[in-house]
Amino acid sequence: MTNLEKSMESLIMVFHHYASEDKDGKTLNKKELKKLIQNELPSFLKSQKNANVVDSIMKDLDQNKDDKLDFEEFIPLVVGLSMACEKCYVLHEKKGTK
Ligand SMILES: [Ca+2]
Ligand SMILES: [Ca+2]
Repeated sequence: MTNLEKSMESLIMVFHHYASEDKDGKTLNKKELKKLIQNELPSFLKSQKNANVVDSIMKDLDQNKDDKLDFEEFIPLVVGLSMACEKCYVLHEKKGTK
């Protein structure tokens, strides 16, 4: 498998790992989302000063307002964070050449 394929597979595995903590393995409820962020995105969580960050993420991403995130609703979080990371990465690289 290529690196990108592996990344996609781990993304799917992480989502389902946390989503299946309750009976509904297809979606993340708020508790599951919180656990995922705490365990898998600790530096993102640290960078957030807002204590209700999980609530606001849920509100932002939950398109159909059922208080749960399916995989489709979850993906924009990862995409958004990846874009933020990429910007940091570019910034670091520029700093490095100085
Ligand atoms: Ca679930
Ligand atoms: Ca939803």
